[in-house]
Formats: sequence, C-alpha cells, structure tokens
Amino acid sequence: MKIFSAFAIISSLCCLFVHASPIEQCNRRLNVLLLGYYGSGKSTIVNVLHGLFDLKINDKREIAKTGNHMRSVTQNCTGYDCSNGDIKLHVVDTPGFENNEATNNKVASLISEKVPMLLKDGLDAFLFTFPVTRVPDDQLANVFNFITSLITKEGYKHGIIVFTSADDVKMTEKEEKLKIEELRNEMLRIAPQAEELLYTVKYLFYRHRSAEDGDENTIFFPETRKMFHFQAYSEVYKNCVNNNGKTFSTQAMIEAKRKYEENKKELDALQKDREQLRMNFQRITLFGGSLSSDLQKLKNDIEKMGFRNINIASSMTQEEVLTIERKSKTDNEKLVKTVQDYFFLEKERAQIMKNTTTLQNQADELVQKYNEAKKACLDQINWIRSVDINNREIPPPNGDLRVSSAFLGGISVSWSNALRVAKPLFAEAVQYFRDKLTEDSKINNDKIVKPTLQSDNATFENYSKYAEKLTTFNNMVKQRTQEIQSATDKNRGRAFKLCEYPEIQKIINFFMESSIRTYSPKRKNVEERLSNTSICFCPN
Ligand SMILES: Nc1nc2c(ncn2[C@@H]2O[C@H](COP(=O)(O)OP(=O)(O)OP(=O)(O)O)[C@@H](O)[C@H]2O)c(=O)[nH]1
Ligand SMILES: [Mg+2]
Repeated sequence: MKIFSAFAIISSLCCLFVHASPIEQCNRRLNVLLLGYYGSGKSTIVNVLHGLFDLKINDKREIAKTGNHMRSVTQNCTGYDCSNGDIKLHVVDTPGFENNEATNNKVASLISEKVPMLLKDGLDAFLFTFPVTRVPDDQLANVFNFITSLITKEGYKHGIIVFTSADDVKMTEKEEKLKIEELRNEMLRIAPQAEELLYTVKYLFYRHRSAEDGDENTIFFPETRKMFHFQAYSEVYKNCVNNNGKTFSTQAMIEAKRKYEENKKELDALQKDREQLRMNFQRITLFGGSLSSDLQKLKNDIEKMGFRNINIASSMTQEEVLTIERKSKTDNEKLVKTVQDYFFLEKERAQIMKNTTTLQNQADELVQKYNEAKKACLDQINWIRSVDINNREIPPPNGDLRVSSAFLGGISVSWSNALRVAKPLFAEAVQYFRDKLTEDSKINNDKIVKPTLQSDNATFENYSKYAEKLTTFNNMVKQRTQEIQSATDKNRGRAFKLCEYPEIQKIINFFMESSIRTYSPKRKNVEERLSNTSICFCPN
C-alpha cells in the first residue's frame, strides 16, 4: 500500500509547480468558484486556501465565516484573494444548496446572477464540495442539473470535486481511488445525467482534522489542511495550464443561464399544461352522469384518444425532460383540441340553456300581457251598446246623446215609438259592429302557444333552435299585444254611425215602410239623419 506522507506529498506538490511547464497565460490571478451543499466545507476551504490552517471553531481570524452543518451560513457570493507563492487565486464562495428544490432554485438564481459579475474574465476552476459522509439524495440530481446548466460541457474540464469530511478516508492512492469510485457510482445512480461531468472532473479529498488515527503515518491538522492547500493550488494551476490559460467564460455562463431559464420557463409551461390536461381528462372521463348527445360524442372521442402521461425521472437532464415534454405536447395535441371543444361546447350549452330560460320567462310574461290586452279588447267589444234612444235622462257617456237628440228632436213621439220598435234592427247593427271589431282585432286568429323543448338532454343545436323559436314567438306576442292595445286605445269612446253599417238600407226601409210611421218624411231626410246617427259606442 502506497502511503502518502505529508512531507512527501507537500514536497512533490511543490515540485509540481515547477514541472507543470508554466505558460504565460497562467501567470495571473486564477479564478476559482466554490459550489456545494450547505455545511459541505466551502467557506472552510476558502480559509485554507487563504493559508489559515490552524483555525479553531469560531476563530476570529477566519476570512470566510464557517458554520456547523446545522444551517446555511454563507448567504451571498463573495470573492476572496488568496495566494501561494506566485500563484494567486480569486476564490468565490457561494451559498450552499439545500434539500429542497424551491430553496435551491433561489440559490441557483443568485449564483448564476452574481458569479458572472465576480468572475468577469471567466473561471479557471470550479470546486464542487461533497462530504463523503453525505448520502446522495434526489436533490443531487437537481444540483447537478443546475451545475451542468451553469457550466456547460466545455467547462467540465475546469471541474474538481472535493470530497470533504474525508478525515477517515485513508490517505493512500488505492483507498482514495476506491472511495472516488464508490461515491461516483452512488452519485451516478441518482444523477446519471451527470456522467460526463463526473468522468471529466478531477477529484480531491479534504481532511479537516486528522487521518488514520493510530497509523504511524498519521498526520494531524494543520498539516492535512496545508496538504489540501498545496493540492488545490496545484490542481487549479494544472487546470489552467491544461486549458492553455483559457478560462471558461462567464459569458458562456450568462448564455447558459439564459438558455437554462428559457428552457425552464418552457418546461414549467409545458408541465403546467400537461397537468392541466390530465386533470381535465379526468374530469371529463370520470363524469358518470348523463350527457347530451353532442357532449357524449366528444367524451367518447376523448376516451378513445386517452391521456398519454409521461415519466420524468429526477435524474434526467433539463434537455432530456424538455424533449420528452415537447413530444408529449405533440402527442396530446389532438386531445387538447378535443378537450377544448368539449369545454367550449359545455360552456356554450350552459349559456344557451340560461338564455332559453330567460327567453321562456320573457315568453310567460309576454303571454300574460297579451292575455291582459286580449281581455281588455274583448271587454271593450262586449261592452259596446246601443244608444238608449228612449231614455233621455241617462245620457250615453260619450256625448252621443247630442247626435241622437238632434235626430230625435225632429221626430214625434210616435217616431220615438218607431225607434223602439226598430230596436231589434239596431241590435243587429250593434252586433255587426261588435263582430267587426272582433274581426279587425284578429284575436281569433292568434295562436299563442309557447314553444316547448322536446328532448330531456337537449344538444346545443336543440337549444339554439329552441331559442330561435322562442325569440320569434316572443316578438310575435309582443307585436300582437301592441296591436291589440293600440286598437283598444284607438276604439276607446269610439261612436259607430249607422252609415258604417252595411245593412243600413234595411233600417231606412223599415222607417220608410213602417206602418207605424205617422207622417211621410222625405226618404232623403230619413237617410241623412239615420246615416249620421251614432248607433253605438265603445266605453271610454
Ligand atoms: N470533520 C470535518 N469537518 C469539516 C470539514 N469541512 C468542513 N467542516 C466543518 O463543517 C462545518 C461547516 O463548514 P462550512 O465551511 O461553514 O460549510 P459551507 O459549505 O461554507 O456551508 P454554507 O456556508 O452554510 O453553505 C464547519 O464547522 C467546518 O469546520 C471536514 O473535512 N471534516
Ligand atoms: Mg459557507
């Protein structure tokens, strides 16, 4: 078993700086980004990279505040300048990821917003800290999704995974290799989408306190921390050399963030639509009541199409999920359309049902008004009565007495008798005017029968035809009511002269030929007077 001795390692690392054929582009401040879960040791590493190897808990000398695993400590992204000899680092500490997606989205948002500003010339290395003691959980998939969205494939070679809390991992090449393998496999099980990342990055172990207790090669801190310090500087520098001094541009990060957020927006919308479709599909297909035939037809179509759900594993990359969601959208397009048609029809049908109820109520009111108008008209017609020729004491209400008096004024009492005898003839005339008004009013031709809807579970089309019928009926009833009312109004107090009576000749003849007449008036006079006589009148 090859054992690293602290001194051997440190000295070999010192040589690394010398041997890693330095290139000019790397003789500058190198940018390092720290990412990882809260409490995973990011801020601790900042202090170690700063050369603070012997810090104790709550040590006032620490430049980046550390915590105690219990809660998230670092809340912002901050850059720290560190150096080891000629190698200068600018290390950006970030808030840690947590175990819930909502918080992680906020953390991710903050990092992707702040880091490009803090590392304007791009990054030379990013360190992802992961305690060896931590059991990878589902959130790891999200965290890797975020990292791979922030640092795209071109940036993977700048990556270093630091297994922290590695105090108990033996400091031998074999042990470390086994541990890397074991942890990488666990990570891949949760987040297979990170395979390329996990096989591209370098691995380091960070031991905070001690290692291999009791072993003759045991080294205690501060040496373990110092060792990490050298290893980290060495790896970052090598990273720069291997990349020919080329950084992973934060512009690419900004672009990646833009793309990620754009995709996320699309994904959220697609997922929301899919969930909505699923609920709508259930609502329609699980409905057990009876439906109108038009809705039933759409329901059958929807059932036949079926809702094709998809399975999204948290281990899928954003791109993979997006591809699946987009495909699902295309697959469900016809279903979406039919569901929309169903709801549209359901809404329209409910609306037209409401409209027909309103129209029905209107029809009832209009029929009632029509019946009232009809009754008033018939009352008026039935009220029509003859002028009471013999009773001068009771003048007819419409003043026709004047006319009849004028007529009567020129005749003798026996004429008045004649008039009385002629009463049945007058009665016929009165009946004629009653009949005439009835006919003019066309009341007897009216067919006021409110339309009805036959089907119990009428379709939209049934309803719309019914609504049309009701509208026509209501308009007709309204118009007829108005006609009857205006005729009734017009006839109020109307007097009917005998000249309007087609059979006036019968009456003239009666007067001319009557055996009871006592003098012989001229036919012309009789005709004239009778013609102008109001025989009957309507009430006021
Ligand atoms: N035993 C042991 N403790 C460690 C190790 N790394 C960090 N710690 C301790 O873990 C605690 C949390 O470390 P921090 O450096 O504050 O963790 P962080 O990642 O910055 O956490 P946040 O700022 O909350 O995101 C501190 O008490 C450290 O001393 C390690 O390798 N081994
Ligand atoms: Mg911190």
